[in-house]
Amino acid sequence: MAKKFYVTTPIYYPNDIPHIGHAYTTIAADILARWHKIKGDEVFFLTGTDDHGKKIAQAAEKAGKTPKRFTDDLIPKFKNAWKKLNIEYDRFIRTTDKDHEKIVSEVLQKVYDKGDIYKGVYEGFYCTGCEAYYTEKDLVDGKCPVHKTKAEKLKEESYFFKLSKYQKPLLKFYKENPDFISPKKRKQEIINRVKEGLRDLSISRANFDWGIPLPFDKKHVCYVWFDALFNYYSATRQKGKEKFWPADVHLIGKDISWFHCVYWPAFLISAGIKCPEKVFSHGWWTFDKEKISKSRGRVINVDELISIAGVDSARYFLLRATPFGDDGDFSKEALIKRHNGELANKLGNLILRVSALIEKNRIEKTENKLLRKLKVKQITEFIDNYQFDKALSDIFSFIDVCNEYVQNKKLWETKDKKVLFELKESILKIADLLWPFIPESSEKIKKQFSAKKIKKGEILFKKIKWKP
Ligand code: ME8
Repeated sequence: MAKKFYVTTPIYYPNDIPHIGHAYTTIAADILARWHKIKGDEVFFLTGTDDHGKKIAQAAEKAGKTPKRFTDDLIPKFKNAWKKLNIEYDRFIRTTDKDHEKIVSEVLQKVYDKGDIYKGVYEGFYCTGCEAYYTEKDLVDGKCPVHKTKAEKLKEESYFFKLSKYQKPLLKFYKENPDFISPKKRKQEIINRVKEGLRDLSISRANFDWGIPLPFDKKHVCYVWFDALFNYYSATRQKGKEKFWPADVHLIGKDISWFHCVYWPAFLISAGIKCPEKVFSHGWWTFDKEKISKSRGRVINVDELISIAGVDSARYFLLRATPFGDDGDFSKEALIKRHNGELANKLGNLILRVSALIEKNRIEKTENKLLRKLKVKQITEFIDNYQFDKALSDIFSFIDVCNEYVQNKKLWETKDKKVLFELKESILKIADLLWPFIPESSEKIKKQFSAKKIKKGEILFKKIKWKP
């Protein structure tokens, strides 16, 4: 039976053009969306941008633009990047979208009426880079532990969300939903921190106005993370989309696990809204073994990523090189190595050899013994469990088997019609399984091998010379 499948990416800060880190989460979400489409599920894939908050307001000021104008100018860069990467999302949400602002306002009022929001004074630190509150003991030499920049000292009137009240409900929720925090290795760390106790959370700011006003006190704007997290929910309040809530999975980077695994379900429980099924935190990419940093020029943007070896090789590399929950190191050399060694030499070669043989010879339908060696069940399980690297490794092991088959059957001499049939069908199956990962090449292969007259086509993956 067809099911619904709702997958989201974080909504990115549109303060600069998207880079490899943003591309990673978005490609993974695209892979899952495509995978569920193959299964026949009804899919909703949401991505977008986090337009409000101090960080954007500051970046806009630096650029000499209003925040709205500044973000309006950057949004096309995100949309273009996703188009180039063949990302097929269903909606691109912005937190400045009217329907989203309305939902946030309604939820704030509801949580306020319930008594979970109260007025107080926030005294502590704030890192605009993280858009997060810190206590003195969280800081390292007065600096944000993530950005290593000086945290701003604040003392201001603020509204607070009674997060402390949700410690027990959260612990109960984690217990009843053991797969909510994924992968498993991230779970205990979060649970331990929640067990240590939760302080109430400041959810409004009064000293700048780039945000959604609190419906019960218009002098305050909503804290950017409260606003942002609700994007996932507000996108499903549109007509026809209601059935998609709760989300099946929020894909995020491990940097924002705390916001998604603690604040988010607490807000939802308070508002009486169902919690999502799963938050999957993937690892962090470094670039040539160094932390990705815009300020130090250690960053690779989407155009650069694509220019190395093409869109499909970039998509393939990011999901193949590292288990999805682990950290990974990106280098041009590593990408080119996989492009040459796996996509060109293995997949590309198989396609070229078999299509050349079929162009000149006949095929004859037979029982496909070769295809039995493809571990479809295992591959399906791997993808369903976010083990994309293992799924790809299995698919490529089967490609090896096919290449050996061509060799061992001495096809150049025998031109065995039945063996050619087995290979053709196997290639079509490989293309199906690879479609979520490398859609453009897979579609080319499918078109080529389902044609009435199969022809030796163009080279799919040209080998690239590596020059450091
Ligand atoms: O945090 N490796 O937005 P953001 C892997 N607006 N992934 C990376 C990465 C890296 N080096 N760098 C970034 C925000 N990412 C908030 C989210 S959601 C309600 C609000 C990815 O623009 C990763 O997915 O800082 C990370 O979580 C996201 O970019 C952060 O994007």
